[in-house]
Amino acid sequence: MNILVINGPNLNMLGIREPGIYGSDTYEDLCALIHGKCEDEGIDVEFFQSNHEGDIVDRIQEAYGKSDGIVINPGAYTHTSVAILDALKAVSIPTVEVHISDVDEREEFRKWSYVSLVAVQTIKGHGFQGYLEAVDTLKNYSKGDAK
Ligand code: CA2
Repeated sequence: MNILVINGPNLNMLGIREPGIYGSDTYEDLCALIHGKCEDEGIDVEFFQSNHEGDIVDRIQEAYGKSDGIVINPGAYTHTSVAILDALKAVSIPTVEVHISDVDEREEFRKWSYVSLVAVQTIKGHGFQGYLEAVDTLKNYSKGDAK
């Protein structure tokens, strides 16, 4: 199994600012955590982070026919991007949406997610652990289990 982990704008700043919301661990720590989990599970994993909507769309398209699952934290594009939603629909790869913070407990505008319309699951407010849960979801999904 091959999983692609996509992180959107500003998530490269993890651990540098706003530790009260996103924790004090860095983006590199996050990738190492997910990598370790995937190694244990015998899953190949690739990482992609971008601050640019079109680059995220391009990377999703590149995954077509190659990745068995996508874990995505689209960052602020969660709440705005029809383009990312359409790309995920186009490639039809099982996708789990992750948010480090509990977006339902923050500003009103964070409650809406375009990606939720296509995601097999949305995980919110579990910190970095949410990404590991997403890997488990995709693993079970590929075995034909329910969410
Ligand atoms: O909770 C999440 O994971 C979010 O997807 C994070 C996005 C935010 O726009 C979403 O509403 C919820 C923002 C990521 C910004 O990351 C930062 C990390 C460190 C310092 C500043 C921003």
